[in-house]
Amino acid sequence: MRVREARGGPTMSMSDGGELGRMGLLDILKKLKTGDKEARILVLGLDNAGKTTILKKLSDEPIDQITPTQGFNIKSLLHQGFKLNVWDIGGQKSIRPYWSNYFDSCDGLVFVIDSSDRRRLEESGQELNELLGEEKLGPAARGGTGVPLLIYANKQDLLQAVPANEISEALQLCNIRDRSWTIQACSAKSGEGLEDGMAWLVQCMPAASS
Ligand code: G3D
Ligand code: MG
Repeated sequence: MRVREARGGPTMSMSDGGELGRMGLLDILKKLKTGDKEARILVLGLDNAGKTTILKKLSDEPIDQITPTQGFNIKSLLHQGFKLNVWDIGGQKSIRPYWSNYFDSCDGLVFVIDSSDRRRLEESGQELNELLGEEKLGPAARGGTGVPLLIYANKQDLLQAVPANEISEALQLCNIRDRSWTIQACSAKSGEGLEDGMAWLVQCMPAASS
C-alpha cells in the first residue's frame, strides 16, 4: 500500500474521485485522532490469514520475510496516532477473557480471511461469529451500533481463491445487522484492495467525520 509519509511519498490512489480519494491514507487516519486518544483498530483472523503481511504492506515494509507468530500474539503498530492491534485468534479460546480491555477501546474491527483455504472457511466463520457476539463490540455497549467491521477476503491473487461474494454467502454475512460491515477482496501480496478497505473502515468510525 502506498502511504504518504512525513518525508513525502506518493499519495494514495483510489478509484472513486471523492474527498477520500484525494487524501493520503495517513491524512485519513489522522482525522481519526481525537485529542490524545489513538484510534484503535483490531486486526483479527486465524493464523496464516495474512494479518502480518497486510500490516507490513500498510506500513510500506518489505513483505518477503514474515515469520509465523507463535503462541499468544498481540502486536501493535503505532502509526501517526493510529494504533493497529493485531491478533491471531485461532486456538486461543482460553485467553479470551483477557481481551476485554482491547474490546473496550476498539474503534474498528478488521477480520482477515485466507480466501484460498476452503478447508478453514468454516472455522473462520465460527470465529467471526464469536466476535460478533462479544457484548463490548456490540450495539448495547456502543450507543446503538456495533463496532464497524471490515472483512478482508485476502489472497485473491491465488488461483484457488474463493471470490469475496462466495465467502459472503458461505458465512451468511447478510445476517449481520447490528453494525456497518463490508467484505473487501484483497491481496496483501500485491496490495490490491487494502486501501479501499481501510478507507471504508475509517469513514465508518465516528471520529473520522468530525
Ligand atoms: P498471519 O499473520 O495472519 O498469521 P501472515 O499471516 O501474514 O504470516 O501470512 C501467512 C502466509 O500467507 C505467508 O506465507 C504470507 O506470505 C502469505 N500471504 C499473506 N497474504 C497473502 C496474499 O495476499 N497472497 C498470497 N499469495 N500469499 C499471502 P508463508 O509462505 O511465508 O507462510
Ligand atoms: Mg502474524
